[in-house]
Amino acid sequence: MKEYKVKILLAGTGASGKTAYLKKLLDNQFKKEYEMTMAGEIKLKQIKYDEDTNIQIILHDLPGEERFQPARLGTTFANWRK
Ligand SMILES: Nc1nc2c(ncn2[C@@H]2O[C@H](COP(=O)(O)OP(=O)(O)O)[C@@H](O)[C@H]2O)c(=O)[nH]1
Ligand SMILES: [Mg+2]
Repeated sequence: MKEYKVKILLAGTGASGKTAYLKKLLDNQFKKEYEMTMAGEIKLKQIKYDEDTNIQIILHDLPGEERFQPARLGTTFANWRK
């Protein structure tokens, strides 16, 4: 069994659609209301590519607001190589 791990970092200005993209990808849902991402979130998606290949996608959803940047830098980049 082959296991691949892919990390994707969603970065961009506030309200540019990062969290909406993630929700569509993971839950196939679209929410109209805007909820600001405050601290950054990590989500996982497992894909069974074929009989003997699994792909794990690790998605980092970052807050776009500049005033939350210390939090996002701390939580994301400190764990980036793990
Ligand atoms: N019409 C439309 N609205 C979108 C799209 N992507 C995001 N939005 C809306 O734009 C707002 C901000 O989206 P969000 O994903 O929370 O932005 P983030 O701050 O980058 O995470 C929300 O109200 C979403 O519903 C899109 O592709 N089309
Ligand atoms: Mg967001």
